[in-house]
Order: sequence, then structure tokens, then C-alpha cells
Amino acid sequence: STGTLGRHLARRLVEIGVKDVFSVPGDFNLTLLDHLIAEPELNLVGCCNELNAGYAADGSARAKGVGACVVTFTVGGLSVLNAIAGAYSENLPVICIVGGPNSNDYGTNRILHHTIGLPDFSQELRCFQTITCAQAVVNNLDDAHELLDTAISTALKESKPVYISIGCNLPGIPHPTFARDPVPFFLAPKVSNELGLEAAVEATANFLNKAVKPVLVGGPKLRVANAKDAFVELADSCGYPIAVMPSGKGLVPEHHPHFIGTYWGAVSTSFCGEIVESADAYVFIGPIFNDYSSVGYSLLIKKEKAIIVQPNRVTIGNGPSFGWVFMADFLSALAKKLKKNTTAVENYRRIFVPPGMPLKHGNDEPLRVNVLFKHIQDMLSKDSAVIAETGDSWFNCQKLHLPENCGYEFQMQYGSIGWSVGATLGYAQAAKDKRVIACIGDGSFQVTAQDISTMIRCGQKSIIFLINNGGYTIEVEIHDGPYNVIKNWNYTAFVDAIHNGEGRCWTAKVRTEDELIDAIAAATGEKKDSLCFIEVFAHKDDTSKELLEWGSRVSSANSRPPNPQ
Ligand code: TPP
Repeated sequence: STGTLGRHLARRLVEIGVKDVFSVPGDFNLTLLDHLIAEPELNLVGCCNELNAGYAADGSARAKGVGACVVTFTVGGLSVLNAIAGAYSENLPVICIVGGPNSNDYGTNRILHHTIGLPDFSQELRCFQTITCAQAVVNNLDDAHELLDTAISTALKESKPVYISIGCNLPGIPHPTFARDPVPFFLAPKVSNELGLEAAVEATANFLNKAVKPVLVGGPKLRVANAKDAFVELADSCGYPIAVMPSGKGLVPEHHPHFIGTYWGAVSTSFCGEIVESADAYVFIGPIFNDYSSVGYSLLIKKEKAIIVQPNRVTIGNGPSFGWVFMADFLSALAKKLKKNTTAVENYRRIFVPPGMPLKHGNDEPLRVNVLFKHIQDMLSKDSAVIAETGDSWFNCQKLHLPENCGYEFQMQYGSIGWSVGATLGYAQAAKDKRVIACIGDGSFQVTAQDISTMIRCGQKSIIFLINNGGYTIEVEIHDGPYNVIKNWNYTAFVDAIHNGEGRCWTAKVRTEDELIDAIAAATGEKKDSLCFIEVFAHKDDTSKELLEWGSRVSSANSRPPNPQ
């Protein structure tokens, strides 16, 4: 079907790199879905609920650079909001499409189903306004083309989600605007202000070339700035040690000879925090300093010693700030101006003692979490991607040493539990060359567990470690109470029930190290073509040491008394 809005949207999605569209049908979007199905290069993935469809679009955007989901008016729209807000926080361009009211109903006083019963069609739009960077409400065909292309371009330019609502009666009507295939999509590249770039590089080089033991620290915004390669170029040429902020994990190469670990204040990996905090100059590249990444505002970082490089701005100590200077341009230009200085790398190597190895287990001793993660470490390669759910998995996965090209995804700014189930679905669908290893706490799993179903339906073969410690352990360490104990499920039986004999899915329960070794051997051996779900029992107080320290500090930041008036 050429010449329709539905066909146009389908082609545009293909052109910008979307392959899988995660959706839940509803009468407002059915015609639109027909047009998406008719496009041979799109694959419609039906999900159990909209929240997971949104998380899957998030996971897909992480692997492919863009993601898309389609839901129905208001009941679907309001259900996907949390996932779209998460995509905003992580700078992911997710195209969130909602099948909206019949175009004739706009401007009338009618009451529609799936709404709260008021003749107000803007409620859903208003909800999306604060969590998307652009909104398009398409309720007539004349300007539909322009509205769609503007929204899609804005998503890609800003690297943020957008909301597109499409009148349910419009996708299939032939219209002259759509008489031929859309003109090829084009986005003008962003170019730095040349003079600003030169000034920023000169001022930074003056600052750093005087320093005795400078360091580089990569943060989460390296991704949105597309500056991973430029970061390595700079690291190679200047010889400074490179550290990564916890939320930037996966964006800084850990196999690099200057890599010194994760900088996370008091819970940094061994010797990394000391080297960073004792430096006389540090360059933070794409950081986000929030209460979690700053360990309850306890970092020993001084602004006057810091260069802060954001995707579009460079700030030097307490001094000047240069705008419209883009990160990758800046890092490459700076690489040519810095004197080589390996003092801090040498200091690190001189003092470094490797962290202790987990103690050997007795045969029937219950499995300890640090032993579990030693075995997960051994599974990692360039062909894997780790997905870490919010909870103690943040800390345990943070300590994994990532081999070259091993993927790593988590949601540290937004931290919405349950994210990882949908994200695993979307990521695995987009990154067919990788086997996803997801680490999910029992509490988080209970939020979004149903979409294991969609993973099986799609023939995915991720390995999911469900860590059953009986509660919301991360919360226990911040502030405990009876609300942190959850109802125990038989998680493997739950997954077996979803499997229901259709597709390939294998489950196992693990209580000891020997059982873990057997389960991993099966998951990577005879069951390598199945979705593998491994329920690991852990003691409720078996936490990472970092969580204990971090929890105390976040707790004291949370409980600061009100300032005197
Ligand atoms: N609701 C949402 C949607 N997101 C949240 N982050 C929270 C509530 C608060 N919260 C943060 S972590 C957590 C909760 C409830 C518990 C996570 O428990 P679990 O997944 O079992 O991981 P564990 O800490 O035990 O490793």
C-alpha cells in the first residue's frame, strides 16, 4: 500500500534504523499496526504490557541507536510513561507512537473510551510533554508528513524520546503528500564553533600541561556525545590513567593499558579512588554527579582542579566555560595539544595490589554472591553483553572486568526496578551477535516478569541469573523495615509455566557452587540455543561490601534534617 501515512511512517522507521517495533494492540492503533506489518523490513514484537514494550524499545535503542514502540490511546500511553521517562534519563532516542482518537473527534465534546471520562483529549499529551523532547499529534493528513519528520529528527538530534500520536482513522487513507516514497531522511551534522573549540583546547592544554599527575574519568554522557573513540584517542596520546564513573561503565575500554578502574568515591575499585582524588587535575568527560554516583555527596573532588567536558560544553575549574564545543571534536583536538604525562599511571602501578579472591567453597556450603560473580566473570567475552538490574546487581556487576567489546547496560540515573526484563528483550532482539547475560534481583523481577514470554516467542537465548535473596536488599542497606521482605515465588516454576512447552527455554535452581558450575556448563553447552533461566539462592544478608558502604552514605544524605528557617 503506497501513498499512505501508515506506509510513510513504516518507511521512515526503517530508514532511521528501526527493525523491531515493540507493541501492544488496541482499537486506536490496529490500522497503524497493519501498515507496520506490511513493511517487510519491520518486525512487530507483541509484548505482554506497555511498560515492557517501552523498556524493550529502550534496550533496542541501546544496541542499535534507536528504538520504537506502539501503544494505544491513554490506557497504553499512560502505561508506557515510566519506560519513556527512563529513556529520557539515559539519552535514548525512542520513538513512542500512540494510536490516537479519530481525527473528527478533536474539538468536539465527546467522551471517548480508554480515557478518564472527560472530553479532554490532551491528558496523555500533557503527561508526555515533560518526558519527551518533542511531541507530534497527527490529526490531519495535510501536515502529517512535516509533523512526523520533525519529531523523528528531533529524537535523533537530541538523543531523547519523542511522542507521536496518530489519529486512528488516518494511517490507511491515500493522500497526495504520501504519493511516493518519502524523500530520503537526512540530518545535518552538528559542527562545533571553530573559535570556541580552539579557545577551549588552548585553555585546557595550559591547565593540564602544568599539572603533575592528571587523570581522565569517563562518564555516562560519552554515549550520547558519540565520543568513545575520541576518548581513547586522547587517552592513548596523553598517557594519563583512565577511570570510569559507575554510570559510564561499558563506555570506557577496560582492557586499555591505562585503565585503573571505577571511580565512585568511597566505593571505587581498589586504588582507583585514591589515584583520582589525590590528582592535582582531573578531566571528567560526560559525567553526571547525582546523589547516587556521588555516594551521598561524599566525593573528594574540587571544582578548581576539574575540567568538565559535557557533550556540548567545556568548563575549566572555576574559570571559563566554552559552549557549542562538541565533545568528540574537543577530545580529538586536545589529544594533539597535551604533553605526555604517565606519572599517575606509574603511581597506580607502583601501589596497586589486586583485590582478594573469593575464598573456596566447601562442597555443601550455600553459594555466596561473590563466588557467583567470579563464575559470571569467566563467562564474559566479546560475544556477550551484561544487563544489570537496579539493586545489589549494580554493585556486583560493576566489579566485573569487561573484555574488549563486551556490552554493558544498566539504568543508573533513573533506576526503575523491572527495567532489565524489557531491556533484555529489546537488547537481545537488536544485538543478535551477542548472548545477553542478565543479572536480576527477585524484587525487580516481580515487577515485569511476564515478558520472559516474549523472549521465548522470539527464540531468544539470553542467560538470566535471578538472584533470590528474599527481598529488596539494596533498600535494606539504605533503611530497613518489614516492607523490604517480599513474597517468595517459585521462580523456575513460574518461568516453566510461561514456557508451557512452546519454544526453547531451560530453567535450573542453584544452591551451591557445584550446582552453579553445572548450570553454567549446561547454559553454555547443550542449552546454548535456549533461553536459560538460572535461579540462584543467596542469603538475604549476602551483599557486596560496596553496597554496605554506599547504603550508609546514601542513607545519611537522605536523612539530612531540614535547614533552619
Ligand atoms: N519502584 C521502582 C519502579 N523503582 C525503584 N527503584 C523502587 C521502587 C525502589 N527500589 C529500589 S531498589 C529496590 C526497590 C524497591 C529493590 C530491588 O530489589 P531486588 O531486585 O530484589 O534486588 P536486590 O537489592 O535484592 O539485589
